[in-house]
Amino acid sequence: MALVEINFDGIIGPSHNYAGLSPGNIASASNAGAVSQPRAAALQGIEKMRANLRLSLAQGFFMPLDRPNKAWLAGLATDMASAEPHIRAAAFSASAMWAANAATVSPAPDTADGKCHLSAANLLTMAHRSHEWPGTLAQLKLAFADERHFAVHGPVPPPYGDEGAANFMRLCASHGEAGLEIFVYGKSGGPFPARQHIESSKAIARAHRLDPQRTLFVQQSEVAIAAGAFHNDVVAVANERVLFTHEQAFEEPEAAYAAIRAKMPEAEIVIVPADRVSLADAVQSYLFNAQIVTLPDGGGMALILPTEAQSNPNVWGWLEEHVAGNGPIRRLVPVDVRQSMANGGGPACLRLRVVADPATIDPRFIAEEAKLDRMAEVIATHWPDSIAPGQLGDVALVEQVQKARAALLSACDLDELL
Ligand code: SUG
Repeated sequence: MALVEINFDGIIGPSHNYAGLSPGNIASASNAGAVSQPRAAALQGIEKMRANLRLSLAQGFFMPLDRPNKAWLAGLATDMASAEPHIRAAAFSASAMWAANAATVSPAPDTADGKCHLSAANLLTMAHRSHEWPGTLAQLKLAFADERHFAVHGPVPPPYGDEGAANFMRLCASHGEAGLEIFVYGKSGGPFPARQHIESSKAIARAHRLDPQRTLFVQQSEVAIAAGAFHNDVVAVANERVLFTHEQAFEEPEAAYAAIRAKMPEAEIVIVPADRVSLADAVQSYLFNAQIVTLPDGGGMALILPTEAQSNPNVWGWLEEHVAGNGPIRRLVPVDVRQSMANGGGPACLRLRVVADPATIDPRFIAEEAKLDRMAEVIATHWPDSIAPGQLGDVALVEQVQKARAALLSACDLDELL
């Protein structure tokens, strides 16, 4: 079968909560202390996958990680009962749901050995995310175990931060053809951290055996990070030959566009001007944190975007004009992922794109309606209805969270991830 793009969504874990753990992520900071709804959150995620299946898109998923992470706590010589609140919250976070940060993926047509390479991200800038990678790597090794087609790498070593596909874009004529891989790194974010280090990006490009002629390193703009674009995918996203970007996404935008056009003359760069959609609007609405997808059967491109984008008149007005004006995005598909959005995770954060032949992937990670039904049933039965910040040390809650994950693993025949 031909190579296709498969979106792997992170299932929203039963410990989903609002602990305000991500400085520079405005939604996370402003919802710190709010009561979360893990069950509703995870069901929103399932519905998003269903909507993708209905668009005839290939869909996969990753399981939630084991939380609280007792091994991580033990490494810090503590446990849930005695840890300080910020350490307890970091151990309990369901942040692995944002699968765009799981890994960087270079599809087979881009690499020297003709394999699809995946590198687990170290996520070391944020404590609660820094301990995701062992669980993520275990899952990647299982899902992409076929070494004839995949090469799965461990994370880049410290001190170089890597946030995975959230700071990576790929332009190509079509998914199955060789593409231009664009790594977007940060240097400074004003008051906020720049999470992606150029040395990580370069190390991944080497590990993935990319052709330097089809690889670019572009700097994220400081003002965008300072405005709350903690990842590049909050202000830019690419699909096939289209780059959809905010005017202020890159530190030197004209040089970035010129470098892209030099390597790929057919690239179409759609720039949203700041006088129509400010950085503040982009960050509030997550306009660019959309899944930009190619619809099968010549349907053109669609943007699967958060309902927050529809509620923002500047954003929606620009989008409607774009569609009416025959721009490359032909269809707008709002999805409700409000529970994830309240922690700064939009539709694009929740998924990792992998271009591959689905038949080469462990089928247990591939979604279809009946399996999603089963998953929804487990979630409805076992996921906590709500979590208040003061509850994180609650022994009964910890037990419920672990039991809930075990039930989902079992329903998906993935008990070996326990
Ligand atoms: O890393 N939020 C995540 C959101 C990640 C979004 N991903 C992409 N843009 N691809 C983060 O900041 C919030 C956790 C908390 O506050 O409890 C959090 O980790």
